Amino acid sequence: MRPAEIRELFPILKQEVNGHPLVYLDSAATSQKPIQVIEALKHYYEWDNANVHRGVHTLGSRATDAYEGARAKVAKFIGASSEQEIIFTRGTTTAINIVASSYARSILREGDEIVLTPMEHHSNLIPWQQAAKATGAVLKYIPLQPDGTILLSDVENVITDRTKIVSIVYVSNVLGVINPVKEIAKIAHKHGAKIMVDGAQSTPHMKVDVQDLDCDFYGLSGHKMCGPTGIGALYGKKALLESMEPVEFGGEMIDHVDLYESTWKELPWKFEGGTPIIAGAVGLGAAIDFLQEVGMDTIFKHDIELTNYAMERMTQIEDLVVYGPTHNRAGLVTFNLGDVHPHDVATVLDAEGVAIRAGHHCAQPLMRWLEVSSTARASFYLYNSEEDIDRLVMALLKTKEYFGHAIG
Ligand code: 7TS
Repeated sequence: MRPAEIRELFPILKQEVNGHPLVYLDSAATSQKPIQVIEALKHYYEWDNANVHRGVHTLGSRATDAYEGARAKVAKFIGASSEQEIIFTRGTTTAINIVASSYARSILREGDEIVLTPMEHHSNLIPWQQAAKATGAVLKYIPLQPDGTILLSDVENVITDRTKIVSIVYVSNVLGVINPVKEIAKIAHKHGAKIMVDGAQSTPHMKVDVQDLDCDFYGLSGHKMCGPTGIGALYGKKALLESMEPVEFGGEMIDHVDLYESTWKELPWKFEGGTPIIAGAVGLGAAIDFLQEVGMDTIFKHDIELTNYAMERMTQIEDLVVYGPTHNRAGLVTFNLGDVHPHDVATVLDAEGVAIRAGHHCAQPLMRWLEVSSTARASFYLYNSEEDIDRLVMALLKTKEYFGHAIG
């Protein structure tokens, strides 16, 4: 893969920031968008824009075809067995909320267990806290090893016959850990529990096959995989989705409406009340085409190579602490530099044109587990190169020089 050629396809990356060519290392927060996606959005609004599923006019059918065509692309991209199993959502957060408010609340009884890990993003934590409060279910956590990974023996111990739902992140947005979700799904199913996978960070970087994983639900965010903001998807096994009540009621999701009673459309539309995120879906479809053209295996390999290179170079910086495992990690490095506040690190880096994220990364319980209040994080994607890592390292050395008194 040639990151320099790929980078050319991302107009935003051609600019200078604070007098330096931009090095964007915050793709775990949101990825940049290739020209193909920008053009698809432009084309949609310039030629096809209309509401879907209602108009008999030409633009209406073009918009409907584009929207439903995007659904077919998402289904194929993650290996769903049918388009009916793909619900368009705003992103992973909404996907998890649908499962936690519809499926979970209808099946959970007092004393039932929801199993999570302490590495979850708030989006895969708070919806379950709320579901537990509403039903009397209890939350249980698979413990983390010192390097942030989990052991299958612990998964075996924590999941019991009282467990009804296991919800776990595939790739951690802080530790970079890749969790063995296929094995965890097996254990969950052995106990009759369902498993939801938070795919916000895995879908952009690796080949995902929901049928191979045998997960019951899977959530993804378009904006982290070269698509626009405001669009994502919930995958669910058809029988489960069919058994669930919608969470939003209104236009588009109904079949027959009476003054006192109404019925719902079939899947997937019963979960898509109101005018859907049509342009967003079209943009996501274009992003999927783009990612597939590059190849998910190529992207994964590239991200891992960059991470290994970054780990090698960054761990040579005295007083720099990297969090998470040393191997089998995805394309990001979370770190602290001595006692320098991560926001100060990010500010100095920004002055050098290097964009990273600093903060708690929406994982406050994990920050407490790491015994820090916040960290800095550099995250990589297909447009990043070794030169970007070199620029990061140079900027970190400059930060160290600048804050010399706070280090060591
Ligand atoms: N789950 C994980 C693992 C995430 O990393 C994120 C977003 C979400 C869920 C929520 O996704 P959304 O698209 O619904 O917001 N993570 C981050 C991040 O690490 N920095 O900014 C957003």
